[in-house]
Amino acid sequence: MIWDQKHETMDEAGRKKLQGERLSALIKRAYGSVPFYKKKMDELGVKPEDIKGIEDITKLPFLTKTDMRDIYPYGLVAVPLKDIVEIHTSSGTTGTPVVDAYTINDIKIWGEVMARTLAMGGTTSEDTVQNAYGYGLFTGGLGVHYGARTIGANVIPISGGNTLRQLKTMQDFKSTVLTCTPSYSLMLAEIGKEKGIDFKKLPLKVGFLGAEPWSDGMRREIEEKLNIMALDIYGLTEIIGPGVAAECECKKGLHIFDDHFYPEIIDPETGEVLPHGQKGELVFTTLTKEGSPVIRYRTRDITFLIPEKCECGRTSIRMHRILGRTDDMLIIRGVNVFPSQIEEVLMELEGTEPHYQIIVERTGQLDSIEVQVEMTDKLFSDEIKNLEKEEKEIEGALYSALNVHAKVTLVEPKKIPRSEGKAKRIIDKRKI
Ligand code: DLL
Repeated sequence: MIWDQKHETMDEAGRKKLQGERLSALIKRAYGSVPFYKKKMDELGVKPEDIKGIEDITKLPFLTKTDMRDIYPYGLVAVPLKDIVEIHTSSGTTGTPVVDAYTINDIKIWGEVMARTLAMGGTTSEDTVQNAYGYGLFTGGLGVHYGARTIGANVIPISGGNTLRQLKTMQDFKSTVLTCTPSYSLMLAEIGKEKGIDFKKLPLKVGFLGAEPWSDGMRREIEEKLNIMALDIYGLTEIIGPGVAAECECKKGLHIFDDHFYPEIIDPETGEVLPHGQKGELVFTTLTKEGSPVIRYRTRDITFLIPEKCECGRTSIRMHRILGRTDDMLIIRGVNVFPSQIEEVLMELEGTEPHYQIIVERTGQLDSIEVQVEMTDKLFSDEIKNLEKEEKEIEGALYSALNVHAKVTLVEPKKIPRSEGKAKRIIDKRKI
C-alpha cells in the first residue's frame, strides 16, 4: 500500500523541481540562521543565490560527524530554541553524541515518513504494532511510534528487552507487526521456540527491522523462524532517525524518501560525486527539516543508488541495503572486507546458527580475523573430527568468496552474546 501517492509516485521532472525548490529554501534558511553554515559557505565563496536547482547541491560543503560533535549540542539549530519540541541523540558510546532537534513540523514529517515505511509492509489502522525499538533518546522507539500513530494503528510501546514479556505480549495482544533490530528478532524467535511458541499460529505477519547491518541470508532465517515477511528499514539520528529509507514488498532495495532526504554517493577518499550504481559513501541533505537542518552529511555508510523505477509503482530513488560502514571496513592483508560480507557467507552454510562475532587482532603490522560462529545443536553433539572438518569448510567458503584467510572457530550453541538492540559483531582487540 502506498501511503503518500503524490510524493511517492511523482514523475522525475516533478521530483527534481520539488527537490530544487526545497534545497534553495533550505540553504537560505541555514545561511541566515546557522553561523556554522554561513562560515563554511563563505569559506567556499558560495552564496544562497547560487543554489537554484538540485544540481547545484555539489557546490555546497560537506558536513561530517566531527563537525557535528564540535558544535554540540545546539550548533545546527536554525530556529529559536523555544520552537524546538523534542531532541534525540546518538548513544555517544564512541564520543560526544550527535544531536537532532525537532520542531513540531519536523515531528509531523517524521510521522509521515514512518507511516510510508510501515505502509510498505501493508500496515493499516487494523494492525497492532509491537514496537520493540528502544524508547528514549534513541530514535527507533518514538520514530516508529509516530508512524504507527499517523496510520492509526494500535501501537504497543513495549520498548526493547524483557524477552519473555515481549513473547507474552505478542500472544495476548495478537500483535501483527513487529519492529526491532534484526538481531533482536532472532532472539525473540529463539527464546519463543524454547518456550514452545509456534509462530505459525500467531497473527504476526511483518517485521520492520533495521538500525544495524544485516544480510539477505539473515532475512531468510528470520522469515522462516518467525513466519513473517521481514523488511529492512534505514535511518540515522543526524537525519531524522528511522524513516529515511525502507524496503517495499519487492525487497529490491530501500526506497529513499527523497522529497525530504536527498541522497548522493561520493568517493570517501576524494569527495567526488559518483554516478548511480557505483558504490561509495552515502551523503544526505535534509530538504525540509527546520530544527537542525543537515547539509551534505557524510553518513560513513556504504551503498549504491538504484534509479530504475520499482515494480511497486513508487518512483523514489532506491539504495541497496547497507554494505558496511567506512569505519567498520577491515583490511585483512590488503583485502577490504565488511562484516556483512562475512555474514552473507555464514548464512549460506548448514550446521551453523545465525549468531557470530568477528575478532580482529594485530600481530606486528598485519591484521588477522577470527570468526566465531555458533553451531547447531545437531553439530554440537557430533564428533570432534566433524567439527574440525566443518571449520575448515567454512574457512574455505570465506576464502573463495572474500579472498581472505579467516580462522573459523565453531562455538557451542548460545555462546555468542544476544542483543536486545544493535548487535556487536566486531570485537576489535587492536583498539583495546
Ligand atoms: O539506528 C535509526 C534507526 C532506528 C534506523 C530504527 C532503523 C530502525 P542511529 O542509532 O543514529 O540511528 O544509527 C545510525 O545505524 O548510520 C547505519 O550505520 C546503521 N543503520 C541504521 N539502519 C540500518 C540498516 C538508528 N537498515 C546508523 N542497515 C546508520 C544497516 C543501518 N545499517
